[in-house]
Amino acid sequence: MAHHDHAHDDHAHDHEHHGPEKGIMRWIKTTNHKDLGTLYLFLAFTMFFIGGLMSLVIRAELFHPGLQFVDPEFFNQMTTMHALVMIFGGVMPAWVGLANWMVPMMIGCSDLALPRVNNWGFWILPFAFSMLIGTLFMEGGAPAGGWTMYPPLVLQTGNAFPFLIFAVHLMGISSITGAINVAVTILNMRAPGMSLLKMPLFVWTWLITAYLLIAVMPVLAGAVTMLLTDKYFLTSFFSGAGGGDPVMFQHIFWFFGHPEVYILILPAFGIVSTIIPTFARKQLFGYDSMVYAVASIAFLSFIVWAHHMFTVGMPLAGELFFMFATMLIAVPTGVKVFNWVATMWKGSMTFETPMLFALAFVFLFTIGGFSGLMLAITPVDFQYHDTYFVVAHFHYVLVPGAVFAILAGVYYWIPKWTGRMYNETWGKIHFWTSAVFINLTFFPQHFAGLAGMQRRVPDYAVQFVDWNVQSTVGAFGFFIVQFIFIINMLACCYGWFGRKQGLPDRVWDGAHGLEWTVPSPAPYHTFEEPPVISDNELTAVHDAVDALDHHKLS
Ligand code: HEM
Ligand SMILES: [Cu+2]
Repeated sequence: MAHHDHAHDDHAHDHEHHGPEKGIMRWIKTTNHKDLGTLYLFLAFTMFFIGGLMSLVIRAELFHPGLQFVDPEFFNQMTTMHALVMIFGGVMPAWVGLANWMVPMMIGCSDLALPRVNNWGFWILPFAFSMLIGTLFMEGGAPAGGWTMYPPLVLQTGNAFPFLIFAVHLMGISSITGAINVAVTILNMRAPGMSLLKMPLFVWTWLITAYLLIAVMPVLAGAVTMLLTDKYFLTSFFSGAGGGDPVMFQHIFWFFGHPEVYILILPAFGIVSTIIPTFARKQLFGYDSMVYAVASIAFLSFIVWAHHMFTVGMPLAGELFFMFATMLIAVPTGVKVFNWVATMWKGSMTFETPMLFALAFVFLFTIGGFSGLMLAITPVDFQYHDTYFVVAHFHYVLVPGAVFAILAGVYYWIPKWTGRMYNETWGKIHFWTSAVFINLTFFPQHFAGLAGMQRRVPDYAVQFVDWNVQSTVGAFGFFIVQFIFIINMLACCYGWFGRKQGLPDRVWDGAHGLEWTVPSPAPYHTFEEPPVISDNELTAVHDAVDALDHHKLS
């Protein structure tokens, strides 16, 4: 601790006079990246809660075969809304919130490049989601054609249909503004001395994510606009009767959709690559190869989309191309997993809660990666397609993947945000219960799927009952234990249970990076003048052996 860099001391106190406004107007009018980060995270966790409740409705219905709680139409509304809320309302805003908080502090600038756009990008979202979730109370109910919105089925949506399309447009605008803001900030506002290949990996992964967003959100906007005109303006983009082709929708949707799944996971790679070195007390193994691996994954994500539609009857050459292109992704992914493991090799490891979630990510995301590889094998996918095997696969990469990484990041940085430490015992309890329940929820679904249980069905054959009982018990358990996390984090925010502020700048002794050179809690304005970057912060991210750590360990 004696080696702290106090570059911030020169200017941290100059600006205390323009702190935040008071009351609700602070949050409505704010252009401050930390405030907006908080708002985004608050929205994300609210949406996780709502989307989680929807998944419990689904799991309750699937506890036993037969219909017990909801009718099939409402069941389909729940699966569709659950997915839209979780993806666009939960994971994506959580990433933007973490980028808001951390990117300026990691690259040593005072705020995002376009602060008013930042405010606007956030405040679009409550309107988008009120509109989307509001359709549940409309005549005819919410959209029920699946989050993939395939025609012709989705065109049977009732009054909710234009609200769905408009909500998707609003989410898209918000994502694009957020992505432009992050990319412009990273490219233009880094502190002197921070060349691209010295940036923290969370910054790198977010930069690449921003490019993916800018590339594919307009594609989604185009696809849903064509749906809108097909329904209301007599076009037939996707209708065979008018000369169109419903399979074309699937091509356009998945040209968006596959990069989208990397949008959901790349920032997670960045967080795990930040946390593992901290708690292994070693520099990240293979920094450059990490950057190139993420860039390769992003590139490949544009040429694999049709692995979602092997069963539509593509030419054999197409099936082979998409099969092999998909399998190629395993190469850079393997590089990343290797690097994470090599970082821990002979490290001086401790297992605080952020590290536990990061380690679980490495294990469990890899399980999701393997089942993905299985699905990539074209002939095999003919059996797995639209079964619970797929549901198990994508939930492994999304929940113990993306969601665990978000939890890891929040545990890791909340002491910096609030100046208060979370309760480690409860953090560990939260971790272990979450890890057990999430596997109980999703592991049995592999077997249900292989045995032939379809996805998106409210009822099923009686031989699948055991797996579904386990899955439902797991889902309820997982949901309940998240309250441990919520209370633990709110206690940091509000100082409950007598939690005092007064943490050192460098909360974790093995942590490196500019965010650990500012006070905890981070002042409202940080780095109004670019910091002088000490070698320790940059070399730890990248270059040479970090002498400081060796010194501390001895
Ligand atoms: C523990 C938390 C979760 C549980 C218990 C859960 C449960 C479920 C269930 C039961 C289904 C319906 C499967 C079917 O009938 O075909 C489903 C579908 C889905 N979930 Fe989740 N889920 C969880 C978290 C998430 C998260 C965090 C995401 C995204 C970030 C997500 C994305 C999806 C998607 C994309 C679908 C497919 C919807 C469709 O078929 O159109 N889930 N989930
Ligand atoms: Cu894909």
